[in-house]
Amino acid sequence: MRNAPTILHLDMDAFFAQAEQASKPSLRGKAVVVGGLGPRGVVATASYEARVFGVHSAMPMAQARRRAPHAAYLVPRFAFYRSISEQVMGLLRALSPLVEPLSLDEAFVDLDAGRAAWDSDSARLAGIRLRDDIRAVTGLTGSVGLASCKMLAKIASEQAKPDGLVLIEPGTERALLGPLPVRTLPGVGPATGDHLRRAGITTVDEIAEAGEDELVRLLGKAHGHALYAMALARDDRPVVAEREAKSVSVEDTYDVDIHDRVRVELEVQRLAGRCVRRLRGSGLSGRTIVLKVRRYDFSTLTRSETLRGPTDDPGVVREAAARLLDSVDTTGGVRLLGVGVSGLADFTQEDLFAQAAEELADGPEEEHAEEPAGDVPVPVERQWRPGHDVRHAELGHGWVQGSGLGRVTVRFETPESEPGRVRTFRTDDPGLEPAEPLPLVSSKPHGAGGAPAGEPAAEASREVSGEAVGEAIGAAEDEVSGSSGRGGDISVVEFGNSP
Ligand code: TTP
Ligand code: MG
Ligand code: MG
Repeated sequence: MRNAPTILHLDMDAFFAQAEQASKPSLRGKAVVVGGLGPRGVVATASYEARVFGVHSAMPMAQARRRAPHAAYLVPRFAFYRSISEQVMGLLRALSPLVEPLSLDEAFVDLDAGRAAWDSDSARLAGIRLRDDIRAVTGLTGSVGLASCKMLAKIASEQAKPDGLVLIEPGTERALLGPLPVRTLPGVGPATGDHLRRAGITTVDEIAEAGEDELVRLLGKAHGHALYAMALARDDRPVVAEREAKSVSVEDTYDVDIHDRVRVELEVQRLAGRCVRRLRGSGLSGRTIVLKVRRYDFSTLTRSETLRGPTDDPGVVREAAARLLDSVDTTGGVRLLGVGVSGLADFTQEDLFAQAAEELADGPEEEHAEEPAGDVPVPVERQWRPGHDVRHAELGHGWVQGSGLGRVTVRFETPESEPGRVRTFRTDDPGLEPAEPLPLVSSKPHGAGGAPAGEPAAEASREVSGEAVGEAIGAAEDEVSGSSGRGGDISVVEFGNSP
């Protein structure tokens, strides 16, 4: 562990909700809940104003509505959030080549590697400047944690929330960590937390007191060992750039080539199941499913498919793997098969996406919005989704506040305007059409080092090529590659924000 707090962790505040508030002046300072609005919908996130009522991520939407009946309820606009995320990641990359994104709104940065900081003072200054730049470029607030290791940087940013900065001075780490609940540590999810609690261990200090042998007895060698080290604030995990390229994968080499196609299919299903168990074991989910096939002549093929959101669902991974296998000719025999998942994320959006798909039985999916609709006319009424932008021929830019019974209510405002007025139209009003989100900040202040909105870095790294991923898979049998294999921070996401 280094002796200066030069590892920075950034996490945007109430990200989706804040983006919506910035986009819609009438919602600023108000309770806003973003998530699936269908019958099985869950909350993606809630603004801090809504959290006061006990609404939080992953809560069923129906429960959120009971707790905060007057909040604004909006469906997520992933493409919009992604473009903001790219701006933020661009600012981080201006600080250091070592930027490790963990999700759309969160990343580690090694300030030392970028010579952006070398001691406490310079680190604090870099953090303050970064927050200012993020605000100037995106109009949003993010919280910054600074510490000598990843675990503590992440804890610090959590403590800084919302809209703050916390720096943990080297030397104070253990004192700070000691009284915190065990769930604070990377790798302690609900199950491990319960397990420890039954053994009478609830705080980090109690882990340290229990000792390494006891931890290993309770949790097994790898986990016990890792957790004990974390409890002593020993965390040497490096910040690793290009996290998206990492993968969890499993593969098997066969003594005798497999010729039977049905057997090949069964093996792929089995490997997919094993891969998901590893993925889940590390508390991860991923977006890109990769199949690797080495044929009798040692020619190796990889095929990959990128889902719309990360998954750790065995059914989803098995199906994707089976689809990928469909495109591979295995006549002649197969020597090796592998299944991997890459594009790792620290939470699963599958539920949300499943809901989106379900709800969008009645409208075009956001991501597909630009795709030509073909010859099939989509009933206009169905396109007015709460929160989405529209443009009216005379009244200008606004967003859908609600629709139903042949009517759509639109609030006319833009990120730069005063809170706007509401008007109701017939859903087939010819003057009304769907619109793209407007930029939250119209002109970028110079010198902020911000990447332009369209900066492709994040998107590019997401399009993991089959070859690259194939190599990652080939790296080792049953491997969780990258730092995630060591019970990484990414496996811990505290969904609740209980006050
Ligand atoms: P988080 O950073 O976990 O949460 P947040 O940014 O909303 O709030 P905080 O200030 O506590 O950081 O997640 C980032 C975004 O990811 C969040 O705005 C919505 C999305 N998300 C989900 O879709 N489902 C989830 O379960 C979680 C936790 C987040
Ligand atoms: Mg956040
Ligand atoms: Mg986050």
